[in-house]
Amino acid sequence: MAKSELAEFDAVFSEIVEELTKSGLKASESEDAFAWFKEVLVYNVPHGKKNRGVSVVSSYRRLAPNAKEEDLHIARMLGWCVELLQAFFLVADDIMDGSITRRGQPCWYKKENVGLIAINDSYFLEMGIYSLLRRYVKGKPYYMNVTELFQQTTLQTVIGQCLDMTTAPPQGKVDFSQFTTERYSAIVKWKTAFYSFYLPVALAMHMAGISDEESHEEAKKILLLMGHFFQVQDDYLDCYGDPEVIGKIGTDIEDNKCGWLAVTALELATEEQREQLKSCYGRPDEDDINKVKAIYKDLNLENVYKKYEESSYQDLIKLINKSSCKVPREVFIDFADKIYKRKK
Ligand code: DMA
Ligand code: MG
Ligand code: MG
Ligand code: MG
Repeated sequence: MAKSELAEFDAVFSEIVEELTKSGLKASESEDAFAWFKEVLVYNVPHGKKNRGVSVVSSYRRLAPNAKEEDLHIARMLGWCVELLQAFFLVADDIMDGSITRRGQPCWYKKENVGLIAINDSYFLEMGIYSLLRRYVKGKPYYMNVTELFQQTTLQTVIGQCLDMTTAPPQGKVDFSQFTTERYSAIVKWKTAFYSFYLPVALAMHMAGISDEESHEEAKKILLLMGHFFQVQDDYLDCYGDPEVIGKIGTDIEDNKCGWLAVTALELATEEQREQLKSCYGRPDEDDINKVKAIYKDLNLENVYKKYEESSYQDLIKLINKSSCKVPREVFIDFADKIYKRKK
C-alpha cells in the first residue's frame, strides 16, 4: 500500500535537518551554533499535526494530477518551510503568552539551558525557510513568488500578533472596550488565517503555475473564512480542550486575551456578569480563572460554540460551492475536513 501523505512528508524531515546544518557543522567557528540549531529544529519543528505542511503537498497533487516525483519533493520542502514558519512563530508566541507546554512537551523557552536564547532560536528557524528556498526552489519560475509570499505572510502574522498582544492589556488591567467582534476578526485574520490557510494553498498554486491575482483573491476569501473558524476553535479549546489531547495548557483568561469566548461572553452577559468578569479576567489567580469559567458556564458558551461550529461549516460550504475559482473545490474541502470537529 502507498504510504500516507503524512508518512511521506515525515520521511523527508531528516533531509531538512541535514540540509540546514551540514555546511555550518563543517565550519569550525560556527560548528557549535549549528549543533545547537539542530536541537532547535528537532525539538520545535516536527511534532505538530502538520496539517499546514501536508496541505501544500495534497493541494499541489489536486492542482497537478500528473505531478512528477521531483516536483512532489519540492512541494514537501515548501510544506516544511510552512512548518518552519509556524515553529518560528510558536517559539516566540509561547514566550509572549507565558505558556507552559506545547505539543505535549515543555515550551522551548521553558527548558533548562534554553530560556531567552529561544528568541534568537526563533530567528534561526525563520532563516531556515529562505535557506531551503534557495536550495530547492531557486531557478524555478515560481521562486520569486514563493519567496515574496513567505515574506509577506510573515509581516501579516507579525501584525496579527501585535494586535493580539496590544488588545490584551497587562495583567490586572481590564479594558473590555476593545473586545469587539470587529477587533476579534482582525486579530484572527492577521495572526492565524493568512499563514495557516492561505499560505499553504497559495504555495501549491504558484507551483502549479496559477499566479494571477483573481484566482488568489478568490482562494483567499475561502481560506480566510476557514482560518477565522480555526482560531475560534483554538480559543474554545484553550478553555475546554483536554491539555493531554491538545498538547498545550490554555492561558487566554489569565493573559487577558481578546479571544472568542471572552468576546462572546461580553455579548451575552448581563450588566452584573460584565462587572464580575471585569474583576476576575486577566488575573493569574486560580480562583479568578475559575470565576471566569463559571460565568462562561452560566452563559452556556459550550452550546453557543457548538451551534457556531455547525453554522460556520454551512457558511463555508456555501462559499466554496458558489466560488468560481480555478482551484478545484476538493482543495478547500480537504482542508476543511481536517479542521472541523477536531479535538486537537
Ligand atoms: C496563535 O495564537 C498565533 C500564532 C501566530 C502563533 P495563540 O497564542 O492563540 O496560539 P496558541 O494557542 O497555539 O498558543
Ligand atoms: Mg499562544
Ligand atoms: Mg498568542
Ligand atoms: Mg490559543
